[in-house]
Amino acid sequence: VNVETAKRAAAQQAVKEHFNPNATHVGIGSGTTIVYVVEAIKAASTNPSILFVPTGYQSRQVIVNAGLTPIAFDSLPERVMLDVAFDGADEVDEDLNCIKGGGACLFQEKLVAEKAKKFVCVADYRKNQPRLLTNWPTIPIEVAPIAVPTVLHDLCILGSTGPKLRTTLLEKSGPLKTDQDFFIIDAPFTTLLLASDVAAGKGKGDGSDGTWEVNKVATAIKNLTGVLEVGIFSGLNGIDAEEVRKNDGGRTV
Ligand code: DER
Repeated sequence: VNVETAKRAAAQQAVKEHFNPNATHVGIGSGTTIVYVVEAIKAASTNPSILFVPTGYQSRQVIVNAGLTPIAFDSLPERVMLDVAFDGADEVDEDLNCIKGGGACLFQEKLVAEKAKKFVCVADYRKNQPRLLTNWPTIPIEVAPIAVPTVLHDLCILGSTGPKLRTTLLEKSGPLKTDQDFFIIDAPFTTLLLASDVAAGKGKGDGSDGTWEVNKVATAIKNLTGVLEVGIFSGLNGIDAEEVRKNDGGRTV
């Protein structure tokens, strides 16, 4: 199947099932799939007063280019929850955990996702893998520039095999800078276990035997001094994930 066709189909299904035209605040993620989500929202939306919360510069441009109204995350009233947030992912496992950060927007993406009553991840068939780091090889990590050397070292201690500072040789010489003026380190690890794998004895999942469980490695990396955010979004536990999948039918989550 053509990838763009798959992205558009996933986006249209996600909007059909999870976008309510009476919404007041909607989160919009980053990347290329989200462009199809915004197209579908534009086609479904009759309420000009809906405010769309971007997850970075590119996300804001997608909102504005569609003729929709952006509102900065830090302009939201403190108690306002977004009705829904849509975003893409680089990989999604059976428990709906996600690797995010391929587009280097993971920090604001996580801020917006956690501010929403419902987070809808729109991912075509390529992203759908049994475990994280099956197809996408690394965990994206946003790091303060000054802390890069120590975080690279600490990641090796945690068991990462060759973490690297992300550079953009095409657009700019030297390291990529995020919308927060931080750097991105891409850290390879072995395939990440689910909590159910650890319960089934497939590994300790705490790094001591070379295996990591999704949430344990996310916590261990987040605790490294100098790390702003980690590109792992925790999904639901196995039972809930099954429920969501049954209800949703497809892989929009
Ligand atoms: O950076 C991210 O997490 C993005 O959501 C992203 O990587 C998905 O990008 P895509 O829709 O272009 O595959």
